[in-house]
Amino acid sequence: MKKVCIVMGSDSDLKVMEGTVNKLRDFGVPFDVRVISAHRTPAAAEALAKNAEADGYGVIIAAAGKAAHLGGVLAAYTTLPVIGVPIKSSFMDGMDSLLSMVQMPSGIPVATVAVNGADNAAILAVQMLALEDASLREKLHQFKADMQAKVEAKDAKIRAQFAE
Ligand code: RP5
Repeated sequence: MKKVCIVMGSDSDLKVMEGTVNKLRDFGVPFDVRVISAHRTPAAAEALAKNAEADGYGVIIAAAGKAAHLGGVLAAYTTLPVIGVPIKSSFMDGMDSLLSMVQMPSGIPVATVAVNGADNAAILAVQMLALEDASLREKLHQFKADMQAKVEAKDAKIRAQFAE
């Protein structure tokens, strides 16, 4: 199975990105975690993206805050899909990170999830890898069925609570 590369602009992003790590573990998807900054270590960002396919990655997840250019820079150097996680910064509730990541020019997409959307980044990555992996597709079906059962249980509980 191809791996997921989780790249964070700083180790201060890890608290949020533990959500991605945990979700990928749930699905049994192999991954590596790196701290590479578009601004502080740009050469490393270029090298990672250029070598990502040869290194066995199928998708890159880029998490960054503030002027969050990491996803865009990585996407510039690879044809692998790049998923962006805008990290909630101390300013503007993460709107700065979101817009820096999502407003890519035509030709270089970054599939940006919600601010701090670490879980969804993992699920989206699993969905991409599942295109070529039947066992992952089965896990995704089960994941949705479990989610549905949980919501149905909540619905039954709340209906009983307000039944007159
Ligand atoms: C971004 O700047 C990082 O992704 C992080 O979200 C933010 C702050 O980084 P630190 O100053 O905590 O290293 O590049």
